[in-house]
Formats: sequence, C-alpha cells, structure tokens
Amino acid sequence: MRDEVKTTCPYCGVGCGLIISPTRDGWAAGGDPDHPANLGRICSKGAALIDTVMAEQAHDFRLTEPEVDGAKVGWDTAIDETARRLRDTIAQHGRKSVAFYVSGQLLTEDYYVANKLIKGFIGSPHIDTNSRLCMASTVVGHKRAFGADVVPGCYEDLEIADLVILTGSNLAWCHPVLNQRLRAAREKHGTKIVVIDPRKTASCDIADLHLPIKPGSDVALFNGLLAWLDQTGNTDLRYIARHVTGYEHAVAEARADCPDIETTAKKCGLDTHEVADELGSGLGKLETFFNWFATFERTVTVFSQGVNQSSSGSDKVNSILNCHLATGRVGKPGSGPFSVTGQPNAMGGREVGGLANQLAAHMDPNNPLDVDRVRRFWRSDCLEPGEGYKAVDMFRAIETGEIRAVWIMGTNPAVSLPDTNRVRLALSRCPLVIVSDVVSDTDTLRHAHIKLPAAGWAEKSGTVTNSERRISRQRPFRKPPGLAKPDWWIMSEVAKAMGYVRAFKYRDPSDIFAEHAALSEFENDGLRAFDIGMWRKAKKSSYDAMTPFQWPASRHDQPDGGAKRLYGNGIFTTSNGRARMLAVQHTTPLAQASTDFPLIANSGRYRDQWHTMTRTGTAARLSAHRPEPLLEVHPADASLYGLKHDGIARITSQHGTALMRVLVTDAQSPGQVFMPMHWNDVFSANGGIGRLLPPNVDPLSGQPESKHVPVALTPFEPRWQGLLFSKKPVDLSGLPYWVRATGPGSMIYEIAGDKPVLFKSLLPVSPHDDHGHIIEYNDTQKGIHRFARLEDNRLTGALFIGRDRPALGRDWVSNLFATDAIAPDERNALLAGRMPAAGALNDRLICSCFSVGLAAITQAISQQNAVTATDIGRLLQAGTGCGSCLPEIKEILDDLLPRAAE
Ligand SMILES: Nc1nc2c(c(=O)[nH]1)N[C@H]1C(S)=C(S)[C@@H](COP(=O)(O)OP(=O)(O)OC[C@H]3O[C@@H](n4cnc5c(=O)[nH]c(N)nc54)[C@H](O)[C@@H]3O)O[C@H]1N2
Ligand SMILES: Nc1nc2c(c(=O)[nH]1)N[C@H]1C(S)=C(S)[C@@H](COP(=O)(O)OP(=O)(O)OC[C@H]3O[C@@H](n4cnc5c(=O)[nH]c(N)nc54)[C@H](O)[C@@H]3O)O[C@H]1N2
Ligand code: SF4
Ligand SMILES: [Mo]
Repeated sequence: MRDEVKTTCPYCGVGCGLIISPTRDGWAAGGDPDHPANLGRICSKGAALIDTVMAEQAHDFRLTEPEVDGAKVGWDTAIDETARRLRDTIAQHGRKSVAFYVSGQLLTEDYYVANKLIKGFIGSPHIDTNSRLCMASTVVGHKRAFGADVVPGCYEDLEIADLVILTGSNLAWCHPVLNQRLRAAREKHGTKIVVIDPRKTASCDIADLHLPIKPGSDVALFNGLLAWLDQTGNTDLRYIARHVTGYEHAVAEARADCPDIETTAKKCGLDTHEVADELGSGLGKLETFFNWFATFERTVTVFSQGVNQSSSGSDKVNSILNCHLATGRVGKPGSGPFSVTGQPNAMGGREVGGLANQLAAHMDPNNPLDVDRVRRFWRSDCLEPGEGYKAVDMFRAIETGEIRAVWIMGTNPAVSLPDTNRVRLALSRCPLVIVSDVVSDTDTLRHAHIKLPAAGWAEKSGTVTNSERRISRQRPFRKPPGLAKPDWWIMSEVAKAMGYVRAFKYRDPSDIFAEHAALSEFENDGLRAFDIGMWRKAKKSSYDAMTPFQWPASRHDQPDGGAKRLYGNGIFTTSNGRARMLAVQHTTPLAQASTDFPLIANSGRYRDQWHTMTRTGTAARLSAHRPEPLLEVHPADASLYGLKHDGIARITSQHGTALMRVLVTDAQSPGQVFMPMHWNDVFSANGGIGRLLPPNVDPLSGQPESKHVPVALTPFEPRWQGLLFSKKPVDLSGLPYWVRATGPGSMIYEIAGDKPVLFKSLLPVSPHDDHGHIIEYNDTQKGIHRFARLEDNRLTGALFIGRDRPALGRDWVSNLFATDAIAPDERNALLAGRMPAAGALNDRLICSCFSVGLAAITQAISQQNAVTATDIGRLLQAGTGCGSCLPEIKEILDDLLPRAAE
C-alpha cells in the first residue's frame, strides 16, 4: 500500500491542507486536521479534486508532449528551439523585446526561477502576472499604509472578532473554508456580520446587515465612516499620536468627500431611511454599520475583488486601512484589515517579486540599492533599475511589436484579461508565443508557436503561501502524464540552453527554496518584513518534512515561524516606523452607463468553477451546480429589455458581445447585471466576457476594472434549441449558442440557433462510424427532432431539438453512455425524449458533497415536512458536508414554505 501524502489544495488562497490517501483504484482527498488553515475542513472544489485528476486521465485533456509549430517533439528539441528563438529575438531586437506573463498558480519555486531568468539573465523588466488582475491594488494599498506588502492578521482573527465586515468579497463561494470557520464562530458567540456588495450574494446568508452599495462607491462609504468616527470621538487618538501619520489630512479629505451620513448614503446609492428593523435599533442601515464599527473593538474587514478590481482600487484599499488605523485596529487578536487572496500562491508570487513593479524578496526595482543587492546575489550582469510593463500595457506592447516574444505560464490571458479581442489580436501578431500549460486546449494555447507540457497539481513539488502568510508544501502523489515536467525544470533547462548554466543548476525545488530564503535575509536591515532566513540552508530532507509555518521566519525566530500577527505593537515597516493614513477621494468608475449602454455589468465567480474552467470544467459534480453561464438580471430590467427567465440574452458592450442564459432575480439591483467570469471558447460559443470588458485600469496599480462594464441587453430569440450529448468535444463552430458541460457519462451541450441547420450533422462523428447507426424521430410540424447514434447497441451520441429548450433528464441520458447495451425501453425513451420512469427533469445540483439535487430537496419539503436546513441535512445529508450550499437550501425553503404571517 502506498503512503498517504500531505499536500495543499491548488485552488483558492485559503490554502487548505489535504491528505491524499491511496484507494484501490486511485486516491481519495480529505481535509488535513493538522493544517492550521482548515483544521480538516474542505469545500466542494477541494472535495472534487480527485474527480478532476481522474477526468484528465480518462479524456486526454492533458498536454503531454511538447509541440513546436504544430509538430510534436521531444524535450531536447523543444528546449533548444525555445532557447534559440529567445536568443535570436534578443540578438535582433534587444533584451527588452522579451516578456514573461506568469501566474499566482505557479509554485514559489517556479515563480522564483521565472523572475530570476527574465530580470536577472535575459535582462528584461517585463514580467507580470495574473496577480495584476487580482491583488495589485492591495499591494499598492499595503505599501502606502504599512511600508510593505503585508497582511497583518491571521484566520483565527475571523473567529475571535465580534464584527466581521465582508466588502467586495463573496466569501461563501470564493473562500468557503474561511466562511465555514466564520459561520461556526458566529454560531458560538454571535459574531455580527456585515456584507458590502452591490448584489445579494450567498455570503449574505449569515449576514446581519447587507449594504447594497452603488458599484464603485466604496471610497465614499469608508470616507463617510472615517469622518463620522472622527466627529463622534470614536477614533483612538493615543494610538494615532504614537503610530500613525496623515490622520488630519485623511480626515479633512474624508469630511470634504462625505461630511455626514446623508451625503455618504447618497454617494453610495443607499437609502438612509431604510431602517435595519430586524435589529430593533430604529437606526438606518448605514448608521447601524457605523455604530457597530465604533462599538466593536474586535473588528475584521475582509476585502477582495469588489475592492481591488476597480479604477479606484488602490484608494478603496487605503480608505479601508484608514478606518483601521484611526481606531488602532491593526494586527491585534480579532482585529485588522484582511485582504483574502485569490489564488493558491498569490502571496508567494508577491514574495518572489513576480509583478512588473516588484523586484525579489520584497525589494524595489526603482531603488538602486535594492537592484545592486539582487544583482550581486544573483551574480547577474544585466539587472537594471526600473519597472516593466503591467499586464494590460504588456499586451499593448505585444500588439505594437515592441515585445516580440512572450512566454505565458499558468494563466489564460486570452480569457481573463479585459478586451480579449485585442489581446488575441496581439497574440496573433506576436512572432513568438510560448505557452506552458497542463491542459491541451485553452484559448491562449490556440495562439502558441511553442507548447510546453507542465506537470500539474497532483505531480508538482514545491511551496505556496496562503492569505495568512502561511507557507505550506505541495507534494506530488502521482507521476506526470506523458512528458509533462515541472515549470521550474522547464525554465531552468531553457535558461541553461541559453547559456546561463551556473545560475540555474537546480536539482530539486528545495535548492530553489533555499536560495529564495537566503535572498530574503540577504542584507536585510529589518525593513524587509519578508524574511524566511530560517530556511536558507534547507536540504531536500528538511524541505520534504516541512510543516506549515507563517512568515516572518528569520534565522532568529522559533521553528514554527515568527508571528501570527504583524504590526500589533504599532511599529510599521516604514522608515519612521509609523503607518500612513492617506487622503483619498471618491471617484466614479471610468466607464459610465449611457443611452447606448444603459446597464452596469459586474462579474465574478461561481461556487464550483475555477477561473477559465480548465480543471473544474471536467468534473461532472462541479459542472452540475451551474452548467451554463447565467446573466443575472433584476425583474424590472428583464421586462424593460424583453428578457425571459431561462431565455437567452445578447449582452453588448463597446468592445464585444456575449450570449448567456437569463436568470431573473431580485438579488440584483435594477440597472445592474452579473455575469460569471469562467466561460471561454473551449466551453462555449459566446460565453466569454473578457471581450466585453474595457481595458480601464487603476492608475497606480494597473489593475483592470473588471467589475464595471456598461452594457446593453437584447433578447436572442432562437428558432430552435437543443441538447447534444457526446463523449468527446464536438466542433460546433458556426452555431451562435452552445455551452459545454460535463455530465456523469458524457459531455452535455446546450445548443441554440437562429438559422436552419442539418441537425443530424451536429451529431459527433465516431472513428468506427461504419458500425454505427442512427435512430431518429422527426416531427417537422412541431420542430421536434430526436436522434441517437448507436454502435453495437452502445450509445455514442444523442441530440434533442425543439422550438423550446427540450425538457429531459440530462443526467439520465448522460448516464446511458456508460452502459454496455441500451435496453429497448431506453431506446424508445430516447426517441420519445422522456425518461422511462418518472424522475426529475433537468434537475439542478445543490449539494455537491452528497450529490443532492433540487428535486430531492423539494420532495423532502413537500412530502417529509422538512422546514429547516437542519431537517434537510438529517433527511438527505445535503448541507452537512462543506456547507457551501446552505444559503441555497435556505433560499429553497424560503421559496416553498408558506410564510408564518401569510
Ligand atoms: N469558486 C471559486 N473560488 C475562487 C475562485 C474561483 O474562480 N472560483 N477564484 C479565486 C480568486 S483568484 C480570487 S481573486 C477570489 C475572488 O474572490 P471574491 O472577490 O470574493 O469574488 P468575486 O466573485 O470576483 O467578487 C466578489 C464580489 O465583489 C462584488 N462587487 C462588485 N463590484 C463591487 C464594488 O464596487 N464594491 C464592492 N464592495 N463589491 C463589489 C461582486 O458583486 C462580488 O460578489 O476567489 C478565489 N476563489
Ligand atoms: N471579468 C473578469 N475577469 C477576471 C476576473 C473577474 O473577476 N472578472 N478575475 C481576475 C482574477 S482575480 C484572476 S486571478 C484571473 C484568473 O485568470 P487565469 O489565470 O487566466 O485563469 P486560469 O483558468 O486559472 O488559468 C490558469 C491556466 O494555467 C494552467 N495551469 C494550471 N496549473 C498549472 C501549472 O502548474 N503550470 C502551468 N504552466 N500551467 C498550469 C491552467 O490549465 C490554465 O490554463 O482572472 C481575472 N479576470
Ligand atoms: S477553501 Fe479553497 S483551498 Fe480550501 S478546499 Fe476549498 S478551494 Fe481548496
Ligand atoms: Mo484572483
């Protein structure tokens, strides 16, 4: 029997520890009870990790061989060719004609090598990362206030706090294990929770107060709070006098911006008179929030993309930090501002200096002393002071031909950057596009001249840093498929082939980690908070035995790391040791609604999908929660723009269009819609929303304003709609609407068209077609067509077409692909477009831990007298696993149960 492996989840920045146990036919993943981030907990995505690993194996989703100009090659050729083309580009166009675009999903060791290679040896400052789209505004905010990019608190603070404010964070879906910890703490000691978000999200389920502020108005809200705290004598003047600069100035600006509650409410689009009745105080919601902030010493403000992804993102961050500094609440047990990071190694990337405006180990590329220090440490002769291009500008420079070679690793910019039509144009013009990825097809890979197969999560060895500065090991439990190799290895080989032999002689990730640790303490005068010098001599054995620890972990600290919290003593990492409050002013988002584009589109995440779906999109149980991207729209807007619930909408912005299924919901405010960020050209015809986004950025952080796009909506009225089932991806180019989901036994495509099509031609073609035959049913009058392709009585394709969306059990049909022989009644049922026995039509999965759908929950309510989420849990187990579905279960109960008052 193989041994258990302790590793870390590759999804969100909570950084949960996992135990992978071998089973007879694979592995099982569970939460690691000893890991301080999750203490054994896990969420729906973590629980489905093994499903995704198995799906990759079953379906050839992985990139397993290097490719150069479309031809499969061995590593020798791939490395020589990559090195040669990079060298040629440098020789002809100079060092700065090369750029790297990397990712917060690389491990620290990969990231360190990428940064060292491009800055220190290729000699180009142009490396940026998808963290630009994610955490760049927080980095600016932290540096301006604290002097360093430091998250002062730890997860325990959310449990100790009396007040937790979630602003621009849908914690329930995006950091589910932290949300579980918060929920449990609230049950124990009644933590007050405030959600600040333009829409009503799943996180509101445990909130006492929801402030649906106008998109982009956070600075006004926190300026209003600061002015009010000052005016009502609720600031900590002693703390300010000792530890803070800029108080007067920040308050003066806040007062000028939002002098009173009425003005603040107006700027934030809130109704001052709306009383928070359920709280019984008689106060308005905004005033209640202000009062709570003043009252509760132990207050944590959690913030994420609703704050960062904004043209005023940096100022939004500082407006939050201002309120914490003014009340002396930074780095104390249960109190502090808390940036929850998105990607598993967003923090590690910042530590190695992977952003264009960072150096390495928290050093500054604009400080000649830092540059000299790193140059000496790396023994580089071409590291120059100065910043590189930030992501949006980098792709502009690719478009203009200033950058002529780009190496993209661990990110999918053709989907995730704004204005992706233009990003794709840039990539199509670029003479050398190198892409390292784990899967074989992504929108970005379609532009690659050189494709390099990277080892994935299950196969990689290294470290990641989570949101609370905790460094954990990721450990492999299986061999990479085919020729796939770890990213650090690929880059080191290319570096050596380019002639930089001595600097990249790494044998193991532990060599790289030790070097990174040594650099972190190299000539560190204490101003660089990031110091993990304790690990400067790490050997493979100690590295392999590493248990999770928080930085700082200098050579003088205790073995389990330095501090749970930083800055609790009021001493900051600025030159005078004082934190800075900043005078910030509310500004409106760059793109505004107009007559042509009257609504504001917001975007974000679904509970069970990860980014561009390359991994989560292959697991049936993750697909089932939201098989299609949904445009969420308020009922008033739906009727204004002629949209039907479950119909299809065309969404148009100044930059592009998308098509999405409509979800009419009053979780949205009128005038605003919400779209998921996940879909792309591999999973849909027109579901990618990057095309709609303007490339507007925060002037300081360069972070795109991905949450604010003026759009217009029109109904898309298809002549026909259908469901197509196939084992393998089908080429549906030409259809205006298709979305691919993963079913239990096949892929499931929702399709729709506005022109006549030879339907039978949409059926998947099989290599053994000669053996196959198609059975069909056509009622042309009613526009109904049904086809099933059978090969030796096995189902290999099925297609159902109607004028409306065919209503039939998706899972039932998909499961038939896994059966050896189709029974006569199943055959008839396929042609009738109905399941043989009564069952749920297009059931929607609610609980992915225990695979419980809407139908079962509805039945438990109507037939088994379930009236609470606890009853549902007792009867069906739903909601008793990770708990991420509890908000939805409660919503269903609310919808179905007669109100007591009625
Ligand atoms: N399931 C899942 N989890 C994930 C990810 C994933 O892809 N899937 N990705 C990970 C990554 S990389 C990240 S960065 C995090 C992101 O985690 P979050 O930031 O929590 O997620 P988002 O859904 O992008 O956005 C959060 C909220 O910001 C709100 N918002 C929009 N505009 C404003 C505004 O002007 N002000 C305020 N206050 N709020 C606003 C949106 O309505 C949305 O509900 O999630 C991580 N976790
Ligand atoms: N509209 C809108 N756009 C957004 C956002 C939003 O909220 N709204 N959020 C933004 C944010 S916060 C983020 S973080 C980005 C995320 O956007 P991306 O980073 O572009 O999305 P991913 O799908 O995570 O892309 C990761 C890629 O790396 C590959 N990969 C996985 N593991 C490895 C590995 O070990 N090595 C290598 N070489 N490749 C690997 C995956 O297969 C995938 O192709 O999207 C941003 N874009
Ligand atoms: S909370 Fe985040 S890190 Fe933890 S299991 Fe879920 S996705 Fe993985
Ligand atoms: Mo992110």
